[in-house]
Amino acid sequence: MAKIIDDTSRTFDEFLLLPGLSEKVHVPSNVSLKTPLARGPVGSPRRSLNIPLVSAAMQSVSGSELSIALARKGGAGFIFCSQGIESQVAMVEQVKEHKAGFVVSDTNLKPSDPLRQAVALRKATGHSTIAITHDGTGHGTFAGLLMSDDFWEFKDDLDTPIERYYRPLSSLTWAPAGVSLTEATELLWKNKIKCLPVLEEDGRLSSLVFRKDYFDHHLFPDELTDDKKRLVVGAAVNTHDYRERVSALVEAGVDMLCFDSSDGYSAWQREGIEYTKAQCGDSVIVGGGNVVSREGFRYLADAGCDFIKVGIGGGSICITRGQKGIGRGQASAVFEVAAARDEYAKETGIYVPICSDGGLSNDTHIIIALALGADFVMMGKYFAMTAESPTPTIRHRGSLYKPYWGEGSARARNWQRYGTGGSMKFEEGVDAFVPFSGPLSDKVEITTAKLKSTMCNIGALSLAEFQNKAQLTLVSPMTFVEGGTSGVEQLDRHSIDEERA
Ligand code: MZP
Repeated sequence: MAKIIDDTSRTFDEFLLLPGLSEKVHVPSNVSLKTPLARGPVGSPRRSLNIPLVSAAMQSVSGSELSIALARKGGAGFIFCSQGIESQVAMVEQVKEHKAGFVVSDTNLKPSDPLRQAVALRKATGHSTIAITHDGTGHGTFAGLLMSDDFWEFKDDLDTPIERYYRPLSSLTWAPAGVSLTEATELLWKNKIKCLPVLEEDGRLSSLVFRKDYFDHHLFPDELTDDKKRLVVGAAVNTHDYRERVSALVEAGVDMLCFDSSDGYSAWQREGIEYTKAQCGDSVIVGGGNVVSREGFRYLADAGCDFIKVGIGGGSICITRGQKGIGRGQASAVFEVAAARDEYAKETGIYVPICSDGGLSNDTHIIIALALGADFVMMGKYFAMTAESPTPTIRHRGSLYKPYWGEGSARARNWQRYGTGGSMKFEEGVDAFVPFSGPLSDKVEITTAKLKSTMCNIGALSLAEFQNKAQLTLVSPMTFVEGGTSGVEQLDRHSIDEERA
């Protein structure tokens, strides 16, 4: 007979934190957001993140550009596995080859392409400088640059080939591959230019150096790098082809692998983790999930998982709970698994970090997830909305959006996430749009500023202290209403008639 457990599935919105004593030392500039990423003896994790945010392994979220942007802020991206091994490896390589300041050009055209294509490409990538190469690729033989002021979109004939407009190599300052960032910056400064092409000996484009990146550099004090100063990146693997995928990703230099499954409490996942740990030892971090119970955590911790993801059915694009009647309120799942992690640490002396995955719709949810015990959080929608996610920005009725779809949706189902591949009989995710929210860096800064401010209210300078000191209360629906504004109108200031009563 089925058992009904004595529990109500709770969500993040049902909790509020109570303030603790803030001493004078509790100011945001003293707060550290460093958090354990991989198992290790209690108090000394094998690896850490500098901020507790990672991006979901999804087609519409974690490409190389987003993973670079997130690692520069101190978190990490997980490149999706619902693609061929070769293309996933290429994305990992792009992150590992990224040298701060040296950008592999992703906005490229051929000299014979019409201006119209330049307009479309700028809109799709959000980048105004286009590299012109003979084959239209980022490493083709370099012909020149098409900059934002080289043509007028609404005046020039958009059917004209770009070769009539771009600045040819002979008119540009460039540098040979191997140039140091300091030397490249000197060239940008002395010649007062916005972009410096870096070329291989045979004339192929190696990378571009932008003036803007030099100005931005001081904005990335938390950059997450490996021991060779390359950015850290993760990649998802599935339980079907991990034998081939793992070795290719490891060879490409991946730092973390994570088994990607909506239900990780399974013998297939255990086998995959044991295989991967046996192949890689401690050189690569191996995560697993997702689980929502003590038993699920224990099973994967015993299998050797370095971190464990928590959450079933809470994702913004996820319809698993409605389709299959399985899952758990995300707050309850995180709280219970965090308790299991702490028990495991007490018993074995080994701390296995947990990641709250999915269903974090705003900064408050992130804060509550961390207070309830998550070591870090994985998000899809949050990052899909940013300029760096791999999808184009589209305009609809005057507002900007980005496409965002679930890995269990028909759109992504060509890959075998659920073991049934293209013959999948029902969907577990939807294909949707999310509002465009601008650059990842700005968004992450707001989130981390709010998190640090809350930690100061609790009287905590580290995430471990935050979790130890956090006291939460369950809220009634009316408490939630009380927390919003009341009796005031937030009018659109531009449409207000200046006349005063
Ligand atoms: P969210 O941050 O958009 O709320 O949720 C992202 C998470 O939802 C992913 O990390 C993954 O665990 C989960 N996901 C991805 N695709 C699906 C689906 O199609 C899904 N059902 O549930």
